[in-house]
Amino acid sequence: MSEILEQIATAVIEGDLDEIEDLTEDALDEDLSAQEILDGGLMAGMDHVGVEFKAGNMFVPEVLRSAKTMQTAMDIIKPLLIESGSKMVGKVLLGTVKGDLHDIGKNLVGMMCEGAGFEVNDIGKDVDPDGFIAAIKEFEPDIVGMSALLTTTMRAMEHTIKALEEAGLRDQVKVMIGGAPVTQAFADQIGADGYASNAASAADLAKQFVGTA
Ligand code: B1M
Repeated sequence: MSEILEQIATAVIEGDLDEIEDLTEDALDEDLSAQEILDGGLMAGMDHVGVEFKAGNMFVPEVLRSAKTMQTAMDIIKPLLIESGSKMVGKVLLGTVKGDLHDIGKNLVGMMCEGAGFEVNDIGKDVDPDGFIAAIKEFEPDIVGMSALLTTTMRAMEHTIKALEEAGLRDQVKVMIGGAPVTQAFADQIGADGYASNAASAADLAKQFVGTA
């Protein structure tokens, strides 16, 4: 890994909000692509945070600071990720399901979908089924993407799909789900149209849904 990417990963791990902007700009000046910064620096750092958090070596305030540091860099590279995409190919509605406050992965999916040429409406985190329904009626997306990071909130995806059926909206949209505990088997079980394990595959799947892949 290049030195600057290592420094970016370290800044994310240490929650170094003072340095992250300069480091991201430096990496771009060194001609690293936004994707390289994302994969080799930001994601690498956040993976490490996850391991340390699980091991009890990092605590919630530190993890939040790391998340904010990652988000700060993402704000800089987002236009570049989007720029590398093509023209608008469809609409994606995106939210983290009820009870779940994790939104970094969902934000990445949104960025990748924008990069792939989709108009994205991100309705945030802790979104209940009614929230999805209201947004579908207003935004009229081709695809509804749901994210969950907790085993306890995965079920909310199933409840949301049921609510879409009851509201008569299920046939109008493709439902795509993802998040660390989510699997293809779970997607099949709850009647989602597709599952993606990461943000790049989510954008690919979205393209398949609208027939542009
Ligand atoms: Co939380 N947390 N957290 N947390 N947190 C996890 C998820 C956990 C695995 C940590 C651990 O124990 N090792 C664990 C879940 C255990 C489980 O259920 N199996 C956990 C826990 C337990 C909790 C709390 C309960 C802790 C507590 O309070 N005791 C609590 C729950 C709060 C709630 O949601 N109600 C909690 C809180 C938090 C913070 C608020 C502190 C913070 C979130 C900040 C934020 O998101 N704004 C946080 C964080 C940061 C994490 C870890 C460390 C990192 C998550 C992350 O952002 N990863 C996480 C450990 C880990 O995952 N390594 C952990 C980076 C992100 C890019 O990856 O979100 O997986 P990810 O997204 C990926 C793919 O999953 C996929 O694409 C992305 C990559 O390209 N993807 C999709 C995601 N959504 C998709 C949707 C798609 C397709 C693909 O289609 C629509």
